[in-house]
Amino acid sequence: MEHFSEEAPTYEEAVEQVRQKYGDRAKIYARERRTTRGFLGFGRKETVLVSGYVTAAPAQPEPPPVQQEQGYDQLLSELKRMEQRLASRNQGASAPVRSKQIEKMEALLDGNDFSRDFISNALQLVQSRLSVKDLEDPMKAEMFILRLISETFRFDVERALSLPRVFGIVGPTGVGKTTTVAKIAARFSLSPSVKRRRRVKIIPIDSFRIGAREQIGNYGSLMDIPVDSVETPQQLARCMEASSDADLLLIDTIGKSPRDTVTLQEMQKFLSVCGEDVFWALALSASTKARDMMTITETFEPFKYQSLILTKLDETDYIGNIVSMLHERQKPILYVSAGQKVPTDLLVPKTELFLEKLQGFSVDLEHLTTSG
Ligand SMILES: Nc1nc2c(ncn2[C@@H]2O[C@H](COP(=O)(O)OP(=O)(O)OP(=O)(O)O)[C@@H](O)[C@H]2O)c(=O)[nH]1
Ligand SMILES: [Mg+2]
Repeated sequence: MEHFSEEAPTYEEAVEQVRQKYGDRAKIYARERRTTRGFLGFGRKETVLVSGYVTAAPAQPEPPPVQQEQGYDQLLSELKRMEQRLASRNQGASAPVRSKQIEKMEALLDGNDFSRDFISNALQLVQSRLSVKDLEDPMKAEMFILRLISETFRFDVERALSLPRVFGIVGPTGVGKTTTVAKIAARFSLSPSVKRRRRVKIIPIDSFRIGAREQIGNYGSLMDIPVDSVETPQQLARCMEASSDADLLLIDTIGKSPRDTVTLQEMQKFLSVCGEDVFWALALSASTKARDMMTITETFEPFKYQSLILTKLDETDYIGNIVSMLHERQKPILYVSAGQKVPTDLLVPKTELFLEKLQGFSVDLEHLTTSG
């Protein structure tokens, strides 16, 4: 702290001197009258001495941080603050919707074996099409999802009821191609409806696996249907030419692993002698994983199949894999096979067959599917 002493002839003059030198911060705490003696009594002088201290400069109020920052830094920190405010506001707004209904829907689809792609598409749609209020209503959200699932199915019913004259099935090993060929043969050759009854002939391709003829041959003799197995493309071409008496030719191929590209190509070359005359369907087991279904449907694309036959639907409780694949591939379903029995377990497809398998929905699916 700074101290001072000022001397003047009068007290008022001393104070004035202090004010001029130190301003308002000067605090006088003492005054003293002084007498200076002159020589032999001459020059004697009376003065006043004031003493005091100077107070510290008043503390400047700290400017707010925004004012202290300049230019780019100031802009940057303001943007950061704005971002934080927005983030916390958005979090507050969307959290309840996402956490409750959407996560419930996600778990529901996941539990039914839907693919990640299908789930994220479905959730995006449900959020963009339903109002926040409707989304919070579990029934409305479920109904929306059910509609999405139903709209994914396309069925080739007309063709299933009256197959083109030359029809063939391709597909992976053991999915039920031969069994399906036998079921179709029985359906058309033994049909009580004369209009649907056809003169059927079965052509198994026997060159890729010896014994293929035997399996279908047994069905043929049971149903009294001719079975003409072929071992070369030339035999196949000749057999087709020589079958003008048949009005339904069923070609049963040997299953091929989608990974075995060499034999797949051989088979494709073999079948190419049929030209464009054959209507091909791809048989797929309903319990195949969604990703494998995607691989199979792609690998068999060179066979130019136009429809799908879903087999072994009786062996699975989940249909998310099927719907997810159909969503991507957009292929119609021609038949559904739901059991080993020939010929009864072959069905003309309809949405109910699939929807009734959905698990965990609160909507009464049985009532929904039977009420049409
Ligand atoms: N549960 C069930 N089993 C089926 C179905 N369809 C066929 N199968 C059975 O699946 C097994 C294989 O059937 P196949 O018809 O020989 O299969 P594939 O596709 O001709 O086989 P490959 O010619 O060897 O490729 C047999 O035991 C059939 O009885 C079905 O819809 N459900
Ligand atoms: Mg077979």
